[in-house]
Amino acid sequence: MPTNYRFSFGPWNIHSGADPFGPPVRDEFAFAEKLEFYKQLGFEGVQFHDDDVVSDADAPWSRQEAEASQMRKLLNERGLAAEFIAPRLWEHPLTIDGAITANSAGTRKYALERSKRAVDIARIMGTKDLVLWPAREGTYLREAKDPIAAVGRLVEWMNALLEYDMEIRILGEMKPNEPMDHAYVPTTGHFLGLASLTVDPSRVGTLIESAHAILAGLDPSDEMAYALYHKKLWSVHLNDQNGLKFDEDKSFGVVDLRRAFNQVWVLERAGYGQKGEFIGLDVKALRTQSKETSTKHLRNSRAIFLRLVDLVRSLDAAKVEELRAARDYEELDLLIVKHLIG
Ligand code: GLO
Ligand code: MG
Repeated sequence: MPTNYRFSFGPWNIHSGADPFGPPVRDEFAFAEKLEFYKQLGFEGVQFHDDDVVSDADAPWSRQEAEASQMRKLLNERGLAAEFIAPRLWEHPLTIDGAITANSAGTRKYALERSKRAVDIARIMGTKDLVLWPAREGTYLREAKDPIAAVGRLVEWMNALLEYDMEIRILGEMKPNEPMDHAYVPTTGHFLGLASLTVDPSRVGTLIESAHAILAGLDPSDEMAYALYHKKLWSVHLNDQNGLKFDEDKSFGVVDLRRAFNQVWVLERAGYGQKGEFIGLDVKALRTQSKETSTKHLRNSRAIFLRLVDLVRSLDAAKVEELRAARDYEELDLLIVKHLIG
């Protein structure tokens, strides 16, 4: 049965265009307005940070609980589902030098308590998936923290959450750098190593973002294949990236169509999506877009993905096998490029 793909994105993917060197260039859509775009653009899943759901992740729980219930209602009314909750552990004044791997015991305690609340929020929102993007879990300079202790702290954090809720799953979204100079757990493989050390490895998996793999000098489809073999690819952040520079979050496939094709191919081949996994996008509209045209990157990424699904399905698989067997990779090169050119 061909997979009927479902798509998701996070509210931060519709944004005002601010970057580290300049202020917003268009007014922000209100959250309620953003929600209306999901169905219009062909999306069913909403990805959330904890503080996308609640207005203040440090507010008393009773208030967070009420706000989360209200958000769940808004999603239900629109036929949308929450895909995951990611505790935003990288913006708080306490977490300037990291949250889980901070040298300060007080900060680490804050990180764990906030993450437990994120689990509680996830439960209200109807999802069991918690995403960890360990944004500041690394260093600006090697000597700043103890790297061995830091790795252990990540395992302890996961164990505490896995024991806090016996059904929750943790999905690591690894990225080698930015905002830090070096992250402690830069790739999927590193993270899966840590997963195996936790109290329940079966509930620890990954979300792979194309751009993050590229920033690590890796091919995203191979990264996905690695996680798929482990049966641990539970979400993706498809996007594109033009070489080793800042995390560009370009629309899927706009830089390297063949690289995008290979990601779709590996997902399709492995039956990704058949257990309800979403095709998540983590894409940013170019700063030059007007407010009115600032959702086209979502529309385009989805359309490019679906077109590539068609191309994957119409590829002459027998021919590919024949050329592999003959080791005629020049001919295989041409077959793929011609298929993409159409
Ligand atoms: C940044 C990450 C970030 C995460 C998001 C959800 O580079 O890709 O956007 O995906 O915070 O964890
Ligand atoms: Mg991402």
